[in-house]
Amino acid sequence: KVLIIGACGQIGTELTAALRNTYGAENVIASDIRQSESEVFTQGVFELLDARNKEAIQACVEKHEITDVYLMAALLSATAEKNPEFAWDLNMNSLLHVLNLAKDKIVKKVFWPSSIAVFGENSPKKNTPQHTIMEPSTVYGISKLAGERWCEYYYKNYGVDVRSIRYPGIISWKANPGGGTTDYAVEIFHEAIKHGQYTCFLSEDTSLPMMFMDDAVRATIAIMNAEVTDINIRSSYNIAATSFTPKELTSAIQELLPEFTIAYEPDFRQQIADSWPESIDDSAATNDWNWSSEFDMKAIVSEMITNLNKRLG
Ligand code: VAH
Repeated sequence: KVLIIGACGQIGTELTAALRNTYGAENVIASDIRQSESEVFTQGVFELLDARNKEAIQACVEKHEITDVYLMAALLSATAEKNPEFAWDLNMNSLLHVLNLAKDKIVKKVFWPSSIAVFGENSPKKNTPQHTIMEPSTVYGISKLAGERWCEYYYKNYGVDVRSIRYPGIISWKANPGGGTTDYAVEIFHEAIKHGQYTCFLSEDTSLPMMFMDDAVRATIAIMNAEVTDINIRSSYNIAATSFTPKELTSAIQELLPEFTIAYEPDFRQQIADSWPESIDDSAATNDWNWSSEFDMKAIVSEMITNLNKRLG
């Protein structure tokens, strides 16, 4: 049985729905610090759970006979800069609690999300390699890099079967993101449909790696279903789909919403974005477990506008 910790987040919400479709609602337990109003959680089991509380996690695992844990709880880049100590505590200690449960054979398999935030100013910007210089300058990136090191350590020293993916910016419409630097690429669609105008907190030429949620969820399930012998990287795999700037995204939106206009007012998140790669080399994931993305920027724009138009009426 599967436990998702941080199930009400942007990725957790859709991961919960996808895993329940795959394994049956009764086999997928959703948990978070508070329950969101998403209809995903109206059926199936939901448990209030603080990811920083090891005893509570263990009790939940034993109560529901959990074998696989997806640990999705974290503070993202922008929020973490405002709450460094809490971000470190939540992002790091939640991982160590779950890794120790796996080390003690209480849990069989672990998924843990890393991020392109593990790269820094002096990492290669274009086609950032799987193995390269990594000097993250954000609390979030530091916690994700440290987490990757712990994942590899627990695999090598205790045989823990933990698998990880470095997510790019994730774009989705079913659940709102919380506190990310890439979230301009979600907000822009809501504002375009509701107000026809958006003031972007990044500059127009800021190119960032991005991915549609369907691709991210498919990659997550794929790596967890891969044969142990296919997983050659136990820190975290680069994955990629597309890269674009706010300017390029705006042009694509204007093809469907010609009246849409954008203004640029970069804020503190510009420095975070400037420290991240422009594009990612994900050949290791392709070679090891046949990863390939399906949504390019045009497809993302079409999905977002079609679905948000329906949702926002
Ligand atoms: C953030 N969406 O912006 C997250 C992600 C690579 C970006 O880590 O913080």
